[in-house]
Amino acid sequence: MSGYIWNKEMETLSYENLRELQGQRLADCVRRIYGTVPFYTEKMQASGLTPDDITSLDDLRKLPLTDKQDLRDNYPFGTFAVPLSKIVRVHASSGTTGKQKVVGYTREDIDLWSECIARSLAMTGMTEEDSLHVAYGYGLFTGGLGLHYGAERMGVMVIPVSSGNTKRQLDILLDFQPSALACTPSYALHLADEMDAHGISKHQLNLKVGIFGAEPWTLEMKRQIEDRLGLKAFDIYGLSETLGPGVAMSCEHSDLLHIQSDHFIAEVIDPDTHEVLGEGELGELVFSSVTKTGTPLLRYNTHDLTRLYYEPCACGRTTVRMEKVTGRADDMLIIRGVNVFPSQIESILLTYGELEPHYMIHVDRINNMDRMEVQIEMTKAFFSDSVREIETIERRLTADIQSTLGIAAKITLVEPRSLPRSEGKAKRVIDNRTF
Ligand code: DLL
Repeated sequence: MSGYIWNKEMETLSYENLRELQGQRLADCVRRIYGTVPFYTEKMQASGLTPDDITSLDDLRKLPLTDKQDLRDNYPFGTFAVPLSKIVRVHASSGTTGKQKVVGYTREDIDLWSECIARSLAMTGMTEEDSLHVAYGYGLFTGGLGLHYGAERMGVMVIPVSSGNTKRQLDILLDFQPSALACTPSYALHLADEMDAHGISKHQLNLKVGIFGAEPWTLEMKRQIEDRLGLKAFDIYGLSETLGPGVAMSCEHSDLLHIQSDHFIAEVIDPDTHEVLGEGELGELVFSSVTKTGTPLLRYNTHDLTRLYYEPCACGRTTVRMEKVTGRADDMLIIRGVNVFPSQIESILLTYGELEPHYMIHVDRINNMDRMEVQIEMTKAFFSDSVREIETIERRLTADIQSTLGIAAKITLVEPRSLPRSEGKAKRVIDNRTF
């Protein structure tokens, strides 16, 4: 059934009613946290604030920002706003450095999460007639269990495959004929490669919907996945600290993602000044998860870069929408003073029919000079062509990157299937510089 809305009341609130509800929920949340979570209480006191100062949405920006370091400093359970006896599950997210960020969920939080996922799946047109192959990892990572509970809430038949063992994933896709697949976009491409290698055609599968996220991916990559797996790809966004998957999701009408804004109040701030930016301005995404009871977070800086939009969508939903996240502020590479996001390089690479969407960016500092090398796999067909043609493509790509990004990069075309694959989030950058 296309075009239905899971929670019509909450997903179609008028702008004014949404703001009012957000304001009430924010004030309630501050009252719950103040005096219960020591680090919030201290932060508010340091800013000279008491719960009486926060009565409407306009007061949000008075509150101090929080960051991953706050979770790490209070590792493992110091951010919980309820006694441990009320927590029914924990998840954690490691990141690249430091202690894990641990998040606790009460029974009500698991309920809220399932609701957000059911709303998200409804955006893809899925119903209880569908079946969902979940290839996100099950465990402390939120991908597997998050999707799982929400799909069950909708009545979808869940196939909890988890990540890894690609051959088994293919067998299940063929034998169980699921209509939807959930995994990282890079793993979806890996599955497509393995299908080719095993002579499996997309027409032997029954996939109609792909629920891809947990890492940045470009619209070029989306088109390739849709073409190779024969499905419609949707972008699911979230982070462990605020919930897990299901904070936002793209719908059938556009590539902007609907934020579940009755639960998550979004702001975009200037990365340097922390000033709150207006509609359509690019900056760091900040969330207040005002209805969560286990680990509610106020003004948590995700460092994901995006823009917010407030116009209602053609699908009928009026929730706040965000642009596809193509990078985090801390993913940005500075190469000889030029700011470069891996997604900008990906967008250029994927316009070449001779190349596969598998690449790795290496950055080194040699004699005090930054050097960037981009290794990218050739398609099987192109690989068998002459060395001269390979050199021509390398030269063309070098010139394209130079003219678009303003930096020189060494381009190395490598054999098909020679770069490492990931079963979860892809690793695209190896930065060997020491600062
Ligand atoms: O990746 C939650 C998730 C699981 C989302 C499955 C979607 C699907 P973390 O491991 O805490 O949680 O990582 C969160 O991943 O701050 C973003 O930088 C990135 N991220 C998540 N979804 C997207 C997306 C899960 N759709 C971090 N597009 C976030 C771009 C994403 N980046």
